[in-house]
Amino acid sequence: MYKEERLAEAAALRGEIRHHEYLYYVLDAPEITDAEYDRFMVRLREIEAEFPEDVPEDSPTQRVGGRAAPDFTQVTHLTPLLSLGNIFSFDELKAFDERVRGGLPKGSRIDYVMEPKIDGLACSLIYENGKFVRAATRGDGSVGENVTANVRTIRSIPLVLTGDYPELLDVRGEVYMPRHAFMKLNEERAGKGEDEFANPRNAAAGSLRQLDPNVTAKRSLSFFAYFVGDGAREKHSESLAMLKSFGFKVSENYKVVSSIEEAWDYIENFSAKRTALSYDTDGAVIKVDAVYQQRILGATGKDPRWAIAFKYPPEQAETTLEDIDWRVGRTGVLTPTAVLTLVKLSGSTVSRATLHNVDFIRDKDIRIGDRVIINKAGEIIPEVLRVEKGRRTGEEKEVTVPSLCPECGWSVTRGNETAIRCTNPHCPALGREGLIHFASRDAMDIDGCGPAVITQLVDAGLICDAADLFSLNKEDLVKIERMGEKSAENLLSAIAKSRENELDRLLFALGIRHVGAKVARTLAMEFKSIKNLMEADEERLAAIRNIGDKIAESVVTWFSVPSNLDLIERLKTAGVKMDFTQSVTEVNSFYGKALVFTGTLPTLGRAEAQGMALAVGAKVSGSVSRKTDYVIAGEDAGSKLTKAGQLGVKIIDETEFLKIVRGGE
Ligand code: 3BD
Repeated sequence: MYKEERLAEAAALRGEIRHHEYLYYVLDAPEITDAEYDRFMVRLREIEAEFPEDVPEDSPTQRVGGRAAPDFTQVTHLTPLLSLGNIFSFDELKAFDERVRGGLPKGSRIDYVMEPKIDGLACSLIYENGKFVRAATRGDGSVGENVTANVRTIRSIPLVLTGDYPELLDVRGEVYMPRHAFMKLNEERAGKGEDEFANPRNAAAGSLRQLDPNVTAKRSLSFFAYFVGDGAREKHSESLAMLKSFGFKVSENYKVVSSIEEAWDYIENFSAKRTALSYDTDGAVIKVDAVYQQRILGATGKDPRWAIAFKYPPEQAETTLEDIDWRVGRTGVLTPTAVLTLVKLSGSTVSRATLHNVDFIRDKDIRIGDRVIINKAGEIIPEVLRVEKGRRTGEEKEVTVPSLCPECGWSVTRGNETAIRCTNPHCPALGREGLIHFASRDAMDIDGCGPAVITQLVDAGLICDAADLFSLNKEDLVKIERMGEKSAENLLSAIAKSRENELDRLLFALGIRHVGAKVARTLAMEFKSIKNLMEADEERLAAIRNIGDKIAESVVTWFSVPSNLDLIERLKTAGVKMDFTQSVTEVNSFYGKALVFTGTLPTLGRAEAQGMALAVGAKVSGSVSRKTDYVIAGEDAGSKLTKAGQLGVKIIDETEFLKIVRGGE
């Protein structure tokens, strides 16, 4: 009897908690305080701890640590996820309307549903008998990755449906990270010396791909539903209402319109409204409302003829350039950054913008005091687009290139190249920036050892060069500001782990001029050990495919400097691996094939993707020709993609690339 009562109480608590989660996460209109909510959870957990065998999988306590760990295995979607064409102007919108009208009986009444285009990641969620059973990323539309365990942690996604749901439901929508969560996450990461995410979309992607759902759970992801894979109502707008009745979060900002002019009005109105939203949007989606009309119109390839995405141009803002800040980079080059009067741009406050180099400043005739237009296209640091020369007052000052290094005060040189360099071979900036590079993700990949931590370690006199990292100890580390015992332990184990890196990472990490990640990989695969590489002369090096005279000379020079040899010796003594033992599988379909990457891939960094390709014996090249076997295209791919199309070169996306590189084909 006691047990029955307790279980009944637990069931009631679950109902209560779900209701309040719905109010809080879906409607954004909580009715109780966080403390009250926590008390419900504590009581439920108590009962569940008493009767662990009676805890249902869909209990609100089971968001994290559900039964299955994330495995990212491939899942085939029940029905493929379509893609969406892009348009950028009113003319293109009119053309879309005309094509829709042309495909339907003359004089048909056509309503469109206008929706915000959320800048997140498309996912499919499967519910069986009202219970959440699986989530998968879009992937190539046919096959995605299983992200169930991580998606479970998203609290605006119901684990149990409400209302009159079907036996099987396939919901599509967008997983995204709200802007405030993104900013908070980046602040935390900067504090811990970790790489910051470039934008909320990347942060959401990274969070969905976490191996530990506990981490995902802390990332405040959310989800907007916008499509039903099967069992849609007669109208799309009705399907949206239906999704809402099942407990999903559906955009409040959608609207049914009955002409293309009204559609344009929506686009113009929403353009102003969207900056005030708490999440990023990059456009609006226009969909034919009547499903029977959608069926008549059908699709061309994967693009439905009944829907299209309108994309807004990247946001710009005007502000004043107050000053120029010169910083010394790893190679001793001075780079200018614009110091700006604070201005709002794409939902964040901007105070700096990149100016690249002296030539950039000269070409754009940028002066201190100028009104400048800046933009931000998916990057953290915005760029100065142009100067409003018409608004000059005559008070503006021409930019003077520093004649002394801002870091050490030595003179700077400017040869026949764009770059200005500090002449001090021992400039403190070199050591610090070199170390930042050494520990960075594409180099030795030491977690928790980003620019902030390195700077602190250098300033505290704990490290001078890369080899010093390996003799750090906990006592020293905890003296560093913001470094607790736990972070110190984590950092030490990350450093220890990096000893096992393959040679290509070490070679890239050393920061040899002209040796990028790709060249480092080629060298590592060719020579297998640092000893062999050090014995090679310029001729031998230049004979390697993709290695030119410039690289060959730079490598030989680097290994002739006594202090560099000393560094290698000390790294070796510290136990850092000095050879390449990864096996290159000759059976992979990419083996011996010529690959070209273009555009931004959704999840992989460029260096990472190239490294994977090289590891299976592919050749990676920078330009498309008839000899190219595959072009791997990401977002904003440009002329290379056009050329590939013209030459008939096979074009694939990241998902396809991953499938092949992992030996799936
Ligand atoms: C949004 C397709 C259709 C169901 C096909 C009409 C291409 C990403 O807010 N509706 C939305 C949004 C995306 C959509 C559809 N409605 N497709 C939609 C969408 N409100 N972002 N997308 N997608 C989703 C995609 N994703 C990655 C790679 C290629 N295509």
